[in-house]
Amino acid sequence: MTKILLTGACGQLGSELTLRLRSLLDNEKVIASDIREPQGALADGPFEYLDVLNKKDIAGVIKKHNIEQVYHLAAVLSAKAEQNIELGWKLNMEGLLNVLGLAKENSLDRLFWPSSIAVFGPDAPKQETPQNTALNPTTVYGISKVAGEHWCSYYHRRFGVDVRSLRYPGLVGYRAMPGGGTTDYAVEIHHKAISGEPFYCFLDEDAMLPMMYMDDAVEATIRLMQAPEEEVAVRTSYNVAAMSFSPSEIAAVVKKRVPAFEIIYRPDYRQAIADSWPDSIDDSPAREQWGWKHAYTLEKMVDDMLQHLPEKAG
Ligand code: AKB
Repeated sequence: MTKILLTGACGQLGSELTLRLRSLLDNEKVIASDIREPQGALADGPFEYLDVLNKKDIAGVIKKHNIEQVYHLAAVLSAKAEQNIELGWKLNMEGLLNVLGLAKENSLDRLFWPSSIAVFGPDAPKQETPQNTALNPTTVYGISKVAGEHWCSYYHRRFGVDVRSLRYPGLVGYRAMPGGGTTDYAVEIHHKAISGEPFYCFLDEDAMLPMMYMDDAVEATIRLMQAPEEEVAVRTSYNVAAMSFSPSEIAAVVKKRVPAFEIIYRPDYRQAIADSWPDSIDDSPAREQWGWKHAYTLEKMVDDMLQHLPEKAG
């Protein structure tokens, strides 16, 4: 049975994917790795301290566990990368190149790497942004994702590495806090609603962005990784979409469930990042080629978040 390594496993997406893969396979088959300490359920399976900038160490872990598939998730997100552009570029690019090189050298069966809606910039259509359009990002994170997509496609074409990728929208989930993203407000809003504190939103009330609930993101990732090779025609990265909303729209849904909830808008430098990204995404190639479909709407997502967060805190 396949043995899997996840880098960045303590992150927002990594922690969810690790737990889901462990529920699908045997716990021992899914090796989590990060430079951070694993917390909670994540600590109930094999774990390796791993810095993705250290290729030798990654090679050692691949050999030690006979790894066949890697989910390379370690990354610096958009807002943090704008504040430390060298780190954003170095970690996102060198980390990916290390893993692509090792996938080739070890003839790995499959590799997953996350891209983002950040590949798009002001030149792309704002509504229903298509799979193939101008990719002129204005952020370091976006530049690293465009370059990364082309490296993935190059390794696939030149060396036959079966690397697969999704352009995630903003991800919302309750298990782990995101860190350093522009879409993170959509997670924090639920935490503040539960704690009874006012929520100071760092984006404008009408900053429309594509978003996705974590269960859908995990489902999309696993579905893409399980798809037969011939169904995966896009070897840069697939657009995937579920919903789009603005801070005022999600705040209205939260307020219906938590009437005392209060939101105050204090847009900062992250508003310019949000302004450069699409309002909504056309993901028809993913739907047509490997059967992607989402399950969560805005209302269903807010209900699930507000139900699970207190359980988690308690
Ligand atoms: C971010 O906000 O940086 C990420 C993303 C959209 O890739 N959530």
